[in-house]
Amino acid sequence: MKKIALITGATSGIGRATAHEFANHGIHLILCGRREERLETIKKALKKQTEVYTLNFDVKDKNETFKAIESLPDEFKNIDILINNAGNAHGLDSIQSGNTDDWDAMMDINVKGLLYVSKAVIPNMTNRKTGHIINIGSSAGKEVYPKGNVYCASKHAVLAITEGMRIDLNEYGIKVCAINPGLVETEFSQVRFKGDAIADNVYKGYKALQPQDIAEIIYFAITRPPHVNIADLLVFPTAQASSTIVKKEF
Ligand code: NDP
Ligand code: 8X3
Repeated sequence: MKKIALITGATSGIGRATAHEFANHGIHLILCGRREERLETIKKALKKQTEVYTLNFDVKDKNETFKAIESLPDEFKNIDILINNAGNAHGLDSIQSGNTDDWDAMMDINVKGLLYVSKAVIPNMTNRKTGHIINIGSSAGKEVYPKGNVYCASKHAVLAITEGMRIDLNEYGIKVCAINPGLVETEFSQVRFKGDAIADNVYKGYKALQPQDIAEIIYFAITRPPHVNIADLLVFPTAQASSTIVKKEF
């Protein structure tokens, strides 16, 4: 029987690369995101390789999230692998000048959205006493950097929730893992800087991680033998030593 994976944030960056990686290995896919057109394009490309179902919802919206996951057809209901990836930074501002809408977005999507999706998926895993949850944290969940305040808080929360899940789901044999990347070249900075040209500089002057690098690590994590759980993994581009130390060549 082929495994079934639900990936949030599958329309872009790390989530989309993970969808392609999983499809290459025949894993059946439930792809989630708000941009329906992109979901359809990705489905069209991947359905030559595997079974694909799409769910179009905003993880911020609790009811929408539960309704979407409840609506899955029987053949997609037994989710084996949950990739909690949807998320973004919104703004890069000092605490005294931060925008409260940005704060709401980061806490509502990165933290509460991850909780809603997990709450909708976990009962089926506990019933079947099997499952693998991978939460995409960040190096920003390991250390706070200037002006990162609320984004870093949201990713520290992801790590705390990951630990809590691992403890509470231990008796069900469910694996829980956090994968924490440093700088990955995706649409992340376009979103953070709201389309400002400053976003173009974030990945210049060094080789940033690519979404495919993280997708391969996720695939590695889900293919360990049953007795092995990669609990927490931090990955930087070679040029990066910490959130603020990046060796750039100009
Ligand atoms: P992208 O901006 O490329 O992708 C973000 C994904 O999240 C999109 O598919 C987007 O889909 C989805 N998403 C955002 N908001 C919502 C929402 N409200 N409801 C549903 N889906 C949503 O960024 P990345 O691929 O880089 O980011 C993926 C994860 O990796 C995030 O959690 C991010 O914090 C984390 N990360 C990123 C790093 C980086 O440097 N890029 C480093 C460390 C961690 P749509 O807009 O269609 O809804
Ligand atoms: C994304 C990496 O350094 O921009 O989580 O916070 S960083």
